[in-house]
Amino acid sequence: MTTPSTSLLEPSLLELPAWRALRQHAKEVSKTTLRQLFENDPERGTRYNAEAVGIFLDYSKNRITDETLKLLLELAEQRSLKQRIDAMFRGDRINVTENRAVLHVALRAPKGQSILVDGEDVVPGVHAVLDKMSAFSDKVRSGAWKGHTGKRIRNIINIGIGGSDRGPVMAYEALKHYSQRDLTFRFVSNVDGTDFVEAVRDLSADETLFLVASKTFTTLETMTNAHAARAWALKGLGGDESAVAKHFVAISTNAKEVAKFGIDTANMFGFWDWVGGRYSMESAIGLSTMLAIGPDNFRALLSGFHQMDEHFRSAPFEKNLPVLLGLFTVWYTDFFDAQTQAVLPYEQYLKRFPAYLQQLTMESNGKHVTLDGKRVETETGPVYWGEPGTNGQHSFYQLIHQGTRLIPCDFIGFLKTLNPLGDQHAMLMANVFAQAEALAFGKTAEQVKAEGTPDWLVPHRVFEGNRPSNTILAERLTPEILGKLVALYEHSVFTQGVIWNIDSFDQWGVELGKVLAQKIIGELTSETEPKMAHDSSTTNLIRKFRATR
Ligand code: G6Q
Repeated sequence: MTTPSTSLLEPSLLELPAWRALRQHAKEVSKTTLRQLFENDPERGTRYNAEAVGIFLDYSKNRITDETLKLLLELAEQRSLKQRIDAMFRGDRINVTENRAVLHVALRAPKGQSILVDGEDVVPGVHAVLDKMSAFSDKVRSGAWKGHTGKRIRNIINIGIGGSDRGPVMAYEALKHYSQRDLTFRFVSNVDGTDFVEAVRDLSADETLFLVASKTFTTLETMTNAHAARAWALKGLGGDESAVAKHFVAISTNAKEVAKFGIDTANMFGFWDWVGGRYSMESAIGLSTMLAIGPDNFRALLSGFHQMDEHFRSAPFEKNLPVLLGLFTVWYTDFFDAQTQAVLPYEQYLKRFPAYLQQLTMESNGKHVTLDGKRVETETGPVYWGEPGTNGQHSFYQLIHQGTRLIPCDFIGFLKTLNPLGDQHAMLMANVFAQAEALAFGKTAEQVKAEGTPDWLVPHRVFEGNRPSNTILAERLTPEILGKLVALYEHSVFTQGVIWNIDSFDQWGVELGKVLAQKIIGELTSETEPKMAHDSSTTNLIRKFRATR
């Protein structure tokens, strides 16, 4: 592999004029409060909004001023964000350490658009796979696809992990409302046998279809579970090897390994090395999603992604939703010492959205060296976490309101519910607005006293406020809106990565543990006492395990 070109040798972040100015400016902003900022500018709540492609962002409850915005936008300029966005969309190899293009945007490009990788237009190939997925989905959903014994498929189990699992799980839950309810969907990821055993315990093999989703088709967890599934299915189907063809399909870039496993490559749905795992839910990896919601809804999901892509690529930065979100994250991470970012969807169907974002954000921006291999000079990717509202309110919100840490929050809500039930949707949304208000403005000692609270109790009941949040609203959770929301965070992550000058598309950090585990598997299972060269703690733990065998 060639070494990175000199264009990656960005100037020191700390030396950029905008960064220096932001450092000074942050001191000023720290002295003021959201209460004061709102008092000084009665229009703030309507001024600090942006809306695009059906997503409304109220960012007024951030600890920012016009000057902050101006400087953050200058920072984006000085970090050449526009050029970097163009480079991604052009198919440049911006994943430097893996020497790959990063083209999840091509997965949702409409027919007729052209995106070149090494001189070849990849969009027709994307649509060929989509068409193949659609034809297959139609067959399974209609019952035309029969299992080995002639019965139709009722159960679909996706076997995959990481990027080949989290997106499908999240999308299935998010879009359950649109799913075909006479099909059962389950997702197996963990190498813990419990995951597989529980997933199949009440299913019968003759009605079950396995989707083995693995870009490389060599991942330990997935291949182990796929072999367990093969053994389970063959047992249930009388041991006839030819049954595999009717009950297993593969989603992979590795046709050779797929064939080796025994899956007919005619039943393989391909994708490409320019699709990163955590950016792959709308590729063939999304086959379970398409089976659940149908090809038309899946295309609506893709259209949502694409609309946000176009917005990110072309909107001026001051109105650009992903750019704004990304810059706010940099602002709190580097100038306010915020270590985490909460994502709080007030929508039960989005219950796995925070977990999905954890991989997207933390695997992408959990990096400590810059593109040119130097130690970063600032903090990078924060910890993302969250739970759907209102459940979180009755558990961890206490710390967000009255703890000692600053935790920027993204509230996500919908104006209309998919399941109207009395006034429950208004109750839900009242909580979104109330939480953001309480975090920003709090409750002063005077207000607490005025309620007749005894003096000794006052400090406990004071809310300092001044805790920042974004409120993200859309009309209703649809496949299209889900695509927009995911793309919003994808491009926010990219924006952050550009400011930090890190590779948001590699994941070397997951390697070391994998390699060590391979070695330890042998030591745990060997018949004879293995020769070990670990530290004394690891050796002791291995011995403890072996003693029970
Ligand atoms: C994501 C990572 C990682 C990957 C899994 C599964 O960006 O690359 O989470 O998706 O390790 O890999 P396979 O799809 O190759 O099994």
